[in-house]
Amino acid sequence: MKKAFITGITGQDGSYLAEFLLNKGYQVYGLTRRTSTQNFARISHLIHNPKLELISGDLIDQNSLTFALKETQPDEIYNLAAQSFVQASWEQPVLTGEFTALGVIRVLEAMRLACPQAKFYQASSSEMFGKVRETPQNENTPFYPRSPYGVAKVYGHWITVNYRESYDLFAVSGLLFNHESPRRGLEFVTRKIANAVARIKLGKQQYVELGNLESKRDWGYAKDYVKAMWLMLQQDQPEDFVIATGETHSVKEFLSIACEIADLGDWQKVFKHNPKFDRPAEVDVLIGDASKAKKKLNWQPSVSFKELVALMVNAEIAEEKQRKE
Ligand code: NAP
Ligand code: F7E
Repeated sequence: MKKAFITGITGQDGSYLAEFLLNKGYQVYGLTRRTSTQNFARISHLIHNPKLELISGDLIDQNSLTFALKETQPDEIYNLAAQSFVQASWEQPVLTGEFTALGVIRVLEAMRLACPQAKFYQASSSEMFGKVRETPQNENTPFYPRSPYGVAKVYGHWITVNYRESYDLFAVSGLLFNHESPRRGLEFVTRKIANAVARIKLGKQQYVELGNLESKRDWGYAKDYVKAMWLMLQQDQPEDFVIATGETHSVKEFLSIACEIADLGDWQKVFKHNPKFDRPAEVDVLIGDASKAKKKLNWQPSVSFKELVALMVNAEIAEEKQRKE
């Protein structure tokens, strides 16, 4: 039985990855940090599974990471934990650097000492391309991050490459473009729109306040993307991969299709601009070229943009119908 260790198991990707690995028969260990109220909402359906064990630790605490890896001796390590919200990275830039950048080297150091034979996955991001140097972006496109988050991810990416080259570790970096789902945090634009549109439809809210509607993203479905993480660790050679749909759509398009799906009519009737959600430096347009992943991993996305918007809006309508105000 293979053993996997996931940091960030309580997050969107961590919860889907845990499900995916448990279905494959893995023993899964998940790192969770201590909070005064439990935040296991995304994994509540998994916590009684005998093949899942939660281990207490924090990316900021080296000993907790080394101890967790010494105890569990995993075959695969997925480093998904991070301060992952770009906007918050301007409000908490130092914390973002601690978690999202230095957190990576702490996990790598723990692995080097406790289980150097394991395979390591680093959750890199299309935000590293930022003010893009070429279109579409592939594994060789130079980085130009535009936020403290993007800069921290560039560190995480290069330290992963460096540990692979310095210590001959099986360490890879997945350069994943935006991926969404009903489990996305409410602060991210897709879930924020899907939730607001559902609430407007049910008469609980009148409009949605957003920032820049013109920015464009390559949006895929999170469940497809966690499979790509696993595939990267099943290869014989450690290599980095871009994971993306190859399509780009604006925030405005997302909003307009969401309104269409919920039968709200013209999106302009429910939209208000709030400069609070504009960013000090924006990433205008991202579009990924995942042809290497298609060729070597036999990976491709299974959910189209329109299907993604529909599945998110419909999930929010169902959820909001249940929720008591
Ligand atoms: P998410 O929902 O925000 O989850 C982040 C996870 O990290 C949570 O489980 C969180 O735990 C944990 N965490 C944060 N700080 C920690 C710390 N100091 N110690 C231990 N755990 C900590 O993020 P996601 O969307 O699943 O993304 C997963 C990873 O992929 C992240 O590294 C993100 O930056 C990266 N990424 C995401 C996307 C995307 O579109 N989703 C694209 C590219 C890369 P709590 O529950 O306790 O807060
Ligand atoms: O913003 C614009 C905003 O916060 C998308 C993270 O998972 O993907 C994610 O980062 C766009 C931006 O995601 C609002 O300005 C407009 O242009 O949903 P987001 P993100 O910044 O692309 C990457 C790949 C990651 O790695 C990150 O971890 O939408 N936008 N109005 C807004 N965004 C938000 N959040 N809220 C608004 O009201």
